[in-house]
Amino acid sequence: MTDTHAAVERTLVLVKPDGVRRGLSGEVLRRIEAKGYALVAVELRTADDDVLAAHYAEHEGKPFYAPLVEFMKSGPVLAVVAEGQRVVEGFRSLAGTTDPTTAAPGTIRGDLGRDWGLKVQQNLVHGSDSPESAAREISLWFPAL
Ligand code: IDP
Ligand code: MG
Repeated sequence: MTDTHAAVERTLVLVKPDGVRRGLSGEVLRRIEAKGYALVAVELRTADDDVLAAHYAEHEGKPFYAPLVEFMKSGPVLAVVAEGQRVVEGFRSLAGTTDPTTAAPGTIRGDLGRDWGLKVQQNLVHGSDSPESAAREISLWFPAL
């Protein structure tokens, strides 16, 4: 018989500086836990250039890259590792699409975010986009895990 149980996986979530500033860290954690995922690590910290350059390497050279890095350094971020079956795609679904103005209602970005007319989409959260990205990002933010 084929084993249809998906393996437990981990993802990296960041509550971005806009989310921390607006007091939405608890709301994001609440939604992760309410969905049934486990929290493995939660840490408030201020990101530096090295971690952000590695984290956003895929976006280097894009027009929003420099403002994105500045925004991500504008205040503390809440770095989170969450765990569960299919948590990578599950959290992306909870987060909603990149542009918060049109992200679906019911999602973190759709319910809580909007366009503020700035150079960078201030869209409250980051979530790893694949298990490979998750492994890379978790080792970057939480080398001890
Ligand atoms: P994602 O966070 O939904 O995976 P990515 O395309 O990986 O979106 O972009 C990383 C981050 O860069 C976004 O979350 C957003 O903050 C910012 N960003 C992406 N595309 C744009 C854009 O076209 N203009 C401004 N900011 C952007
Ligand atoms: Mg992305």
